[in-house]
Amino acid sequence: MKIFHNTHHAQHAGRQEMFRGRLVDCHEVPDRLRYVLDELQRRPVGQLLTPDAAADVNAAMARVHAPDYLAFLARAWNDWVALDPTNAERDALPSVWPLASKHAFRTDAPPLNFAARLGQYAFDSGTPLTAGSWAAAREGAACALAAAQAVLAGDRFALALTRPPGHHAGPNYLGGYCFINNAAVAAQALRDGGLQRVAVLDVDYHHGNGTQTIFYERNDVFTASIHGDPRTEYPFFLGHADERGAGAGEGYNLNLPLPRGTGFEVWWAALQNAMQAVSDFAPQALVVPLGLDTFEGDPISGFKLRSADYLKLGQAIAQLGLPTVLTFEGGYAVAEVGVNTVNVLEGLRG
Ligand code: Q9C
Ligand code: ZN
Repeated sequence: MKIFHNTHHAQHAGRQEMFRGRLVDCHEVPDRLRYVLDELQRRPVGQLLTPDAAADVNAAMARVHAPDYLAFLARAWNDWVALDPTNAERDALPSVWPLASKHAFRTDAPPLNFAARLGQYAFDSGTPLTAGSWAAAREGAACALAAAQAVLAGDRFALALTRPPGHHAGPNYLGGYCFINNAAVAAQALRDGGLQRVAVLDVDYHHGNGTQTIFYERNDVFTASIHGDPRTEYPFFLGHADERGAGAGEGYNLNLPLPRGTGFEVWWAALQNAMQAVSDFAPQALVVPLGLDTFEGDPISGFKLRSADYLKLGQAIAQLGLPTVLTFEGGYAVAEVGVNTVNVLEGLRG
């Protein structure tokens, strides 16, 4: 399989994040990807490639993200440093105003102040903007686009091996360590490449809120997610079982929340349900946002999968018999994320 890896990923290196009410060292670190690349040296299950520089990644991103959001991201670091030259030495953490009431929060009069605008385009303060965030996120989208193009050209599997991750990023907001929704870029590129129906099967520990929202009113992209119950788990405000899509998209979103502490057997049963729903949709291709934070050793998550279980996950994905793009998402047990990722890839071979 082709593995498109992001050679710019380390330019996104956040220092601290807001986590459960306090500042802690970032969990989403460059070493995550290095461990996967190291394991791929030991077990070369794919062909390491970089995306074609000529591909139009800006157009691909604009198919799933709002133009003002992309324009904001492209110049956000410059604006941050312009605010105060000493900002060049520190990351920008979004200050957010998560007010749902319409008399508490105006959306028709966006502020000019940079810190306020970063808050406008963010839903949490756990996602630092750094000097290289945009370069890294944009190249990640190029990896997702290249993986989709490989599948369109006839490859059975392709992986976008990139960070920062993507599945929490929505049409016009960042959050959950994500800026550009790589899985959504891939799914839309598959649609634009002529496939009528595309399914997304999100196996990250956290609900894929960004992907769900991007496709919520559409019946051409079916979205399914297996994740920690949002009553206790991030992203908290989305991911419940009764979110089934809206308008033309009603019935085209499936959420399977599971309690913190869930082990492989119960998780596996949910995976079978999600796979049945994917098959019933009869898609022509599949996108798998691949989070490895379902691992028992993950420092911020609560499922109990073991390393060997990821081989079975890969085998299950292969059994769907669909051309498949995978995007690298969460997984914060850094020393094990390489083995667990490559176990999935090995499982894909049957
Ligand atoms: N203040 C992914 O796995 N942590 N993202 C809590 C809230 C956020 C996980 C921070 C966890 C995000 C791609
Ligand atoms: Zn996650």
